[in-house]
Amino acid sequence: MSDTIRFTLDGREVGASPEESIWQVAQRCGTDIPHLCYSPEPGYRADGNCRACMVEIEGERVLAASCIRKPAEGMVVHSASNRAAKARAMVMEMLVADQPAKTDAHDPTSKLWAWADRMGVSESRLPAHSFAEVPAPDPSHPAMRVNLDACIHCNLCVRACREVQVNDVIGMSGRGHTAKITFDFDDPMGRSTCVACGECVQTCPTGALMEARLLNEDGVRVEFEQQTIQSGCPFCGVGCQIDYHVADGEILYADGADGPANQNRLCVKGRFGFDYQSSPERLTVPLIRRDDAPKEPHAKLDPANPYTHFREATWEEALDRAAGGLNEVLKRDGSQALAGFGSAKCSNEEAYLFQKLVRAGFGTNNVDHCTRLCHASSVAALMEAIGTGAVTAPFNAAKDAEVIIVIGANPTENHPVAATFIKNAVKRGKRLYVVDPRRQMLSRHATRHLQFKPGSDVALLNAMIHTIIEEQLYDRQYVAARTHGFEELVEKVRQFSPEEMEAVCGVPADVIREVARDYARSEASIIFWGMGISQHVHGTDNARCLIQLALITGQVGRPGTGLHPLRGQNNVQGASDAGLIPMVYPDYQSVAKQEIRDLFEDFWGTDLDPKAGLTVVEIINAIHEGQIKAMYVLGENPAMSDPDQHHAREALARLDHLVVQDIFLTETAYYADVILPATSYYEKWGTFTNTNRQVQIGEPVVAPPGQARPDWQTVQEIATRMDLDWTYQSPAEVFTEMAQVMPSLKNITWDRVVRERSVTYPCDAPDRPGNEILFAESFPTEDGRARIVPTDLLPPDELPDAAYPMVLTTGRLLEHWHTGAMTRRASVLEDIEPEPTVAMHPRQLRTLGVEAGDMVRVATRRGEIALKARRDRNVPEGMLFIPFCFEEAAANILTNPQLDPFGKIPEFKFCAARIEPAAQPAEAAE
Ligand SMILES: Nc1nc2c(c(=O)[nH]1)N[C@H]1C(S)=C(S)[C@@H](COP(=O)(O)OP(=O)(O)OC[C@H]3O[C@@H](n4cnc5c(=O)[nH]c(N)nc54)[C@H](O)[C@@H]3O)O[C@H]1N2
Ligand SMILES: Nc1nc2c(c(=O)[nH]1)N[C@H]1C(S)=C(S)[C@@H](COP(=O)(O)OP(=O)(O)OC[C@H]3O[C@@H](n4cnc5c(=O)[nH]c(N)nc54)[C@H](O)[C@@H]3O)O[C@H]1N2
Ligand SMILES: [Mo]
Repeated sequence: MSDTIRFTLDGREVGASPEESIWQVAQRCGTDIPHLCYSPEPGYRADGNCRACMVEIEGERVLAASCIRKPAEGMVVHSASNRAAKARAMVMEMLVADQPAKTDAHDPTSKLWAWADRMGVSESRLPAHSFAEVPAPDPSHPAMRVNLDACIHCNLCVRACREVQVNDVIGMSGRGHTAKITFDFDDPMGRSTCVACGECVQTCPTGALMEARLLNEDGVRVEFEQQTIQSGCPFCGVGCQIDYHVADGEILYADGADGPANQNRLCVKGRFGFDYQSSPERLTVPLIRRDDAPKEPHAKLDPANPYTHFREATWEEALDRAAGGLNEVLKRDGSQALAGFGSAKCSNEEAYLFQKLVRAGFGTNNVDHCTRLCHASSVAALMEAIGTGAVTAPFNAAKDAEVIIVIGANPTENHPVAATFIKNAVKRGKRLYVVDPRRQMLSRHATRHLQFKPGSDVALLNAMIHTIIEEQLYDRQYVAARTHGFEELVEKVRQFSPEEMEAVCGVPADVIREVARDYARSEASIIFWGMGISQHVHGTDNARCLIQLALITGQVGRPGTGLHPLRGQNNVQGASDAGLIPMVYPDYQSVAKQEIRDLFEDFWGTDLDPKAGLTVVEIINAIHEGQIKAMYVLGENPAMSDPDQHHAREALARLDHLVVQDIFLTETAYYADVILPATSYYEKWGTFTNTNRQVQIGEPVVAPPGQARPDWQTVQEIATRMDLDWTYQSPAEVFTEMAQVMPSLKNITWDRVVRERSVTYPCDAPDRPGNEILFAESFPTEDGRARIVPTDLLPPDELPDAAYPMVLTTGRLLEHWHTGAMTRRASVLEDIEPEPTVAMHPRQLRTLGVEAGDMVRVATRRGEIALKARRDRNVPEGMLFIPFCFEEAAANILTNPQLDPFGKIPEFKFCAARIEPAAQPAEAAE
């Protein structure tokens, strides 16, 4: 039996599914019905308010809005009857009457004008409404203009803001002729709580809400694209797909495309952050350090003027010098004196070539990248437990969950588009628990926010596990069939009763029990986690606890369940898979295992180092110890992103030879001997793997500046100068080679990724979509079972004391990316968050005797910075939060480089600090 509804549309019998509207069926059958208040994009509810899509239904007295009306069996619909067409033309004429004339339209290409043109309604015979008052233009936002004289009250922007992105900023106030769109309490947009996702701009059918940079001073659109190219977003691991609109070789604006991860949605960075690409500070020529410019550990260069310390060189000379220096150290001090940092900002192909260069050319496994500072501990715990480090389910699985836990992650700022799907799920009645010492935007949507003591995750999570075991809420069958080590866990967590852990973590025992019960009992529970879990000296233990929660309750392997460490960089999953890790070759195959090494020695035609290499922080330490003498740094900025910055920069300055390949003169490049200018994401082909295991294509949208070259080409140039006979002609060729040694890429080819734009791994056949939800039957471990490793309570490495009484935690801001290299050169982003601040609770400000905006000094055992105080109720008393993107007050001067013993990740999320007022007065920062 089928539940297809049969009806007649314009004389043709057609079928509809029960969810489809008449408009959708018509569209599917190739009939365009005008529409304004309706958006066919995913996530939009039909509202049927504008009447532009009316159709005639036989036997009905009034016309029906086709966007909202469902067909019924036997219905006879005329989409283009005289009556319908006339009524629609009248609607259009009335709307046009109230618009600015087409000649001064804010956007003459808007959906409204496009339909008006198609319907032959270019001007109106009707008088304009006498509005009580046409709202004045609102130019308060750096990225978007509000021109409500063009607003038709279709409320698409309200749905965009409240139902799709769930930011709840835009509303409709007043009635009838006084009705208007408002931001918060009728605030100017730029002073409202708007997070500038731009969803409203993307959906507005009239140009009432638009990208500011397309308009002239009179609010009239003057910039039009010549071309639209689909590619990806270069920022976070969500992996949004984007339509870039380009004119005269420049990106004009960006719209969300319908990628599997983002479904047309974007955040402020993807939509408005692209103009770092055209920054005048882009590196455009190769540079060689001047002989009269010694390396000073605490140098400050002007990235706009490299010529104080560098001179321009030809590519030939620069490449010879870059490779020459590496060869010299190799010959003099041997392979172990060399190291490389690869990049999670570069493509899979570039990551693969880089690790191959270090392994086959340098002869060492000293190759690592920012994953070490990121999810290394999560990956260590996942590998140990379930034999793989990637997510078990995509973040979009939140929609199928009943209970969602977000712990140590702040997705509305750091994975904003993923956060929209979590918020959508909550709107549909799912329960959300946010577990974080700081409150955050998601807390408002949460069933509960567990605001516990930083660094006490193991106490809290073991108490949850204790509850689940004590109250027999675990899944006996699952535990018996799918895991090892449960008995040891039972033993271990005996000492972790919620009643005892309450004092340690600060969460009342009954709340711990309630959350544990809900997680265990729900039909489907999913866990998302981030840096609040991983960036601790006991980060691996934290992740182990989360994995155990899922394993003992069987909350993995089914729709709506799973373990999802939210991966950070746009290609950190891919760069890790491709082997930018010192202990493993591509696909996490151990360098220490003879049979695997044999395979790679054969495949690459060279001997390989049998010893695991050093990790990021270990490499910095090894420079101090005089072991490592030369480095190649590709697309990373350790002078800003490594902990204990003075120590890291002193190391970089000590190197005999440093090659930096980047798109900007970064703080790391200050210490370079040779700087090689790279193309940015927007200028090259490559594949990138997002947090959902989706391998996606990046396609060039503009030309590179000056002599900048794609990274893969430059890596190859270095390789050939180190006696490797590489002759790759394209990223496609590199991908093909990678796929031969990476089982994860089975059934995925370059052509397929280009054609389909996104392919999830693992994938069972070349013509079948990949598997989103993994491990329904078994885990990729030796015997297919997961391993439970119980954990102990360990304190953070550096606890507050009398001299340093505060807890300092560091992290991110929505608008900025890590070390600021890209986003501080993106005009809109820099405009919104222009200066460093330290966030603290209002009572903390009072205790200190300072106001928001006053300068303060924050010191730890490693250094001191001065920056403005910021009032933030989300930060608990006793804690300070500093983002690490501002070089002028670099958070990493303060952070503790102590490492987690398994993941080798530093404790970015916890150290002891002191704060005091600084002398200088300053204006307010709120
Ligand atoms: N805008 C923006 N987005 C980004 C990035 C960026 O730089 N800017 N970077 C990307 C990258 S690489 C990454 S890895 C991700 C990171 O994304 P997230 O993991 O969300 O990163 P953070 O903001 O560093 O930290 C997350 C949370 O950990 C909490 N936390 C601190 N201490 C503890 C603790 O002891 N326990 C628990 N449970 N929580 C704690 C903090 O309060 C914070 O809310 O973001 C990615 N997205
Ligand atoms: N205090 C503190 N420190 C932290 C963290 C924290 O939470 N607190 N988080 C840590 C984490 S999770 C991470 S992932 C790291 C990130 O640390 P990094 O990876 O060092 O930070 P990014 O700023 O992302 O550096 C990327 C670099 O790549 C360059 N780039 C961009 N695109 C391209 C390209 O196409 N080609 C080339 N060649 N270069 C390109 C950029 O200009 C930039 O210099 O920071 C870590 N450090
Ligand atoms: Mo990260």
